[in-house]
Amino acid sequence: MIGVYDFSGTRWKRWRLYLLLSRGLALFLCCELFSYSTAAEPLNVLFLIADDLNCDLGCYGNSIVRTPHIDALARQGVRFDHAYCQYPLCSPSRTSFLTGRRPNATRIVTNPRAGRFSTDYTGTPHFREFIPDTVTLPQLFRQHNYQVARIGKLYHYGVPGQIGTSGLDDLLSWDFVVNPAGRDKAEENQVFSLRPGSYGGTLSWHAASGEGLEQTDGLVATAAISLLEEYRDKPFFLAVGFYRPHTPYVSPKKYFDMYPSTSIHLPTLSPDDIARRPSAAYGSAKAEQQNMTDGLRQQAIQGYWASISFMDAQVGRVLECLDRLGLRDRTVVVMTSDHGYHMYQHGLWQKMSLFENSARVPLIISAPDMRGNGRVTESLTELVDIYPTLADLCGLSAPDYLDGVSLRRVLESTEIAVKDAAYTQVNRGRQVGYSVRTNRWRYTIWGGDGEAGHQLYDMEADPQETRNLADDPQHEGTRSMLKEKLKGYKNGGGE
Ligand SMILES: [Ca+2]
Repeated sequence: MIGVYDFSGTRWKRWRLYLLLSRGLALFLCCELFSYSTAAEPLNVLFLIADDLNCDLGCYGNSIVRTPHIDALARQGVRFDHAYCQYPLCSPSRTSFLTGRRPNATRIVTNPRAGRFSTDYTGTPHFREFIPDTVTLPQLFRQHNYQVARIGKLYHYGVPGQIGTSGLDDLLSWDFVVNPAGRDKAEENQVFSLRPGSYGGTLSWHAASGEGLEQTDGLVATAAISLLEEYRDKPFFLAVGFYRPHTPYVSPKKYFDMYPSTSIHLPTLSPDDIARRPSAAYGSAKAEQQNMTDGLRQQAIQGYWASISFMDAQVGRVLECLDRLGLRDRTVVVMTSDHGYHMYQHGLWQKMSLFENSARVPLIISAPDMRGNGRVTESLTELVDIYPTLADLCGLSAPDYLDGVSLRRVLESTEIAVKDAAYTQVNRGRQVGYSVRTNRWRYTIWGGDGEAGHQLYDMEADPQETRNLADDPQHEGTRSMLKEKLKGYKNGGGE
């Protein structure tokens, strides 16, 4: 009687307690199992990088260049509006962000090796000569049992000369590599160049016959699709390095047709640009690019933009595959470039300057469940931040010597700033320049202490960098403050 009907009795209380505990235990086990299953399913990484891509993209406000697939990625992730490379050249920049160290730490501050002491066929110094035990970003993922593969250009490659080879690779970084070579490589002799016979070092272009799938970047995307299908059930870090829009600007003719050259407006030059003062700031200019006709300038821009739209189409193929395989919800997607690029801004072409066009890069990070997804952040960001960010998002313990910071907080809340300055440096023989970008200012010094000139621009009032305020007494306080920052950076600080 007592056991069945006495609901207020001790036995019922025991049963109720038992039931509550059972339900609690079941709930606890469910939660534990759920969190266990989440923890047991690591996030994948799809790392997409274009070569020599500036911010001439629809999602960065360019109303002419058509990049629907990168724009769609920007809507799904966080677009970083103030992201900067540490060095505006392939090998120093790529070495920097793949090792997570600044150029003065990697000691890779040039593409070609100075002098005749080349120990490899590329003639290019390798970071393992200076920091042999460093753990690179992809290597860290290898150490945590990810499947880690590279397709195309991640570390330095001479383009187009070394397309089809591994370039200056790092063997410890990858489990598997693919080095495609497409029709653009086979038909190099059809490329128009300002310096006949030279394709990668100057302005050159070609509206190709045939389809995008035949081009090297088409093959890059095809290989990426194949590996995504192969790796779909295992944690992977897939690095996909596109070769365009690096010169030669080769893409199928239909992409050239998107941008009739005669309708392209050329940038206007400031009095300083025309006088080229200070001269060190314009030291990246190449002789054959000095006396181009406006028609040739327009054709160069047409070829560059065509290459961007072509590359964007290949990015779209890879992302479509990611969605088709149902991998988007457990994959962090990064899209970026190794440095910016001039398209006649300041009268300059290509890279190796410290103006905004050369230092600034596109950066989009789309990580599952981040509250900032779909937003834009003004937070200053450097490419060295990618390494600690990906390690953080994937729960891997990163080396403690990295020079960047995790951007997780920005991905969660795009209003947050994780640093107050971004640094870019360049060496051009005896010309050494350091530049610092804050939210409002860009300050650059040439020579050890500015003896080869300095530049100060108010990036809010003058985003095109037309008025150099470095010698304006009104801005002496700002200049001194920024100069101190650069001193700290050169001495090994910089955060
Ligand atoms: Ca590059």
